[in-house]
Amino acid sequence: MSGRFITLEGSEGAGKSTNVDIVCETLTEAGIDFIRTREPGGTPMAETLRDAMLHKWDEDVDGITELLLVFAARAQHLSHVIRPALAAGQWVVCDRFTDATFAYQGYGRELDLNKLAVLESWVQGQLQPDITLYLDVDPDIAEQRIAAREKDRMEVEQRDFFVRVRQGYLARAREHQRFEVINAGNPLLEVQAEVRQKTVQFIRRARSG
Ligand code: T5A
Repeated sequence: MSGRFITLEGSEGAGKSTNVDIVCETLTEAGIDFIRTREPGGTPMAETLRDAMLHKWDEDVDGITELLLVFAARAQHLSHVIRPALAAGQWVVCDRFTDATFAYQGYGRELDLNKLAVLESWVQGQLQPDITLYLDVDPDIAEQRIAAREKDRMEVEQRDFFVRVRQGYLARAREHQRFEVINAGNPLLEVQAEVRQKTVQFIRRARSG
């Protein structure tokens, strides 16, 4: 069986970290050889670009700078981690990928979606995730969940920004059949059960096809 590319997406407080664990547990139980990685990041250099992107600078960060940082990190991540793993037949579980760029930089920062699409095709060619588990949650619920933690430069954005980010994800979900939208406003155990079920179904489809 060839490698498969699984991504998880969602706004801050949607429960991504918690649910990436469930996807990985399910793959392990199924005996699948996989790697777990994240964006921005996934290589030493890309992690440094992540730090630069999330740092709270004393100067305004231009939206285009932010966009190019995430695509620079992605180019490095693709060539050093994601493409080699898939070529070796491993599955890749990635915490965020280009849908996050459309949601945060496209819808959140209101950058030109056509320019994002040009960068997407330049950096990743035809490569797309095989399945994207999108954890959808109301921004007010999400805000309550992360209220106590120290916030990075993105997390201190205002409610309007996260409303647009959610609209961006939902627009992507309508446009791409690979999306599975999960109601992450439900209790954690229910969300985890759905993530497990969607992962099991995907493994079955991969094994039969
Ligand atoms: N970014 C990223 C861009 O702008 N463009 C891009 O192209 C890319 C790739 C990355 C940042 O970079 C931006 C987006 C981000 O701002 P990150 O680390 O991926 O940062 O993002 P975070 O959202 O901060 O990541 P986390 O992994 O911390 O995610 P969550 O979703 O906040 O998850 P988690 O699991 O820590 O949950 C938060 C809290 O909620 C609880 C959990 O127990 C935890 O306490 N919780 C629930 N409580 C009740 N019911 C549930 N269903 C719950 N689910 C979780």
